[in-house]
Amino acid sequence: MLICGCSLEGLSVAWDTSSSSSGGGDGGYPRIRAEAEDDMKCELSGRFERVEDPLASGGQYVAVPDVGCNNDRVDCVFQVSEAGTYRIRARVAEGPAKGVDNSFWISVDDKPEPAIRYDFTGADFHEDYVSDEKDETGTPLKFALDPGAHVVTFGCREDGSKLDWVELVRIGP
Ligand SMILES: [Ca+2]
Ligand SMILES: [Ca+2]
Repeated sequence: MLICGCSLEGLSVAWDTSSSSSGGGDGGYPRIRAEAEDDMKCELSGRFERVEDPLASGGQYVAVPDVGCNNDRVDCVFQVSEAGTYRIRARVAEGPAKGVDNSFWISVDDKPEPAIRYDFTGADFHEDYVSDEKDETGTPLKFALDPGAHVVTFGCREDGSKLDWVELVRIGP
């Protein structure tokens, strides 16, 4: 019995995940993808905006413009069908201010509290597993998820940081 513990109304719980639930270029693990700009899957709050960019998947990414962060967040809902251990994979790019537009606050179902700081590097869009900045080994974060709806949150930590899409990747039981 899992409720998503959030208030995301109007989001379908019966997504078509057929196009993204298997395969992929990274290990072939089963995965579910949500484009950050897709309002059927991800809810933007605060000052997150959709930005047109031909280099972004789907032609858009989301970011907070250069106005500072104020609890702005992207909440993506994933309908998990199989219990297991999951990683978060994302396609991201640094914003215009090199080295200071490249992090987010990460949580799943609003845990942990406070959220985990995720740093990344690279001005071009690239795929990356989300890790904890405090973990020097860079080991991707793992989450044990039961079947049901789960909310993966990318919170604004440095404005300008670009988020293209988010995936939940099932790496094992
Ligand atoms: Ca910034
Ligand atoms: Ca996108």
